Amino acid sequence: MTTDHTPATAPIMVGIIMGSDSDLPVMQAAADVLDELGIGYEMTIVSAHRTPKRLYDYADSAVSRGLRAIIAGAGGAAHLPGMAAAITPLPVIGVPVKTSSLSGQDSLLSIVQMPAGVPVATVAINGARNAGLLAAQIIGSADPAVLARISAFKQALEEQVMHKVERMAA
Ligand code: RP5
Repeated sequence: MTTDHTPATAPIMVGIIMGSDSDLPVMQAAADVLDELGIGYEMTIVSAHRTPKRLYDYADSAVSRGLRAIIAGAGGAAHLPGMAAAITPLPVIGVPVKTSSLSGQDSLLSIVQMPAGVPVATVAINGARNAGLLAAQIIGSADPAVLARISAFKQALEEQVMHKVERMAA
């Protein structure tokens, strides 16, 4: 599974990788929010354990291929985000995928507990939507057009809540 999403004016800036196609139902949320914000991304399977050479090549070539951030999701012994962060100088956002045996606590602890010098920005268990937003904000910090779309997104969030406040008070 490899998916490229390049809206006419949006170069691919975010790489979304996951350890298995079984992670896709969770990781799709990162892609969805990048679509909403008009940010180009690619999405594919890269397994730290089953395809280690592919992981090295993917992370090692990420900068030269124009990526600005990597979102990596994995479950269980979730070494994909940390290993990607060890290889690339780009920011890596880790998504702990919920597991059936330990409810994703295993994934979370595998991803979040990185050694000093090799950070992974870890979101909540199954928090792929926030991972997509964080990648957009990283890109937006150097791209005023993207930043404006994120501001509009946050404004819409506030309006949704205020609408509920007004309905509850009525
Ligand atoms: C991890 O093992 C994957 O990220 C996935 O969450 C988990 C199970 O993979 P499958 O056995 O479903 O392929 O590497």
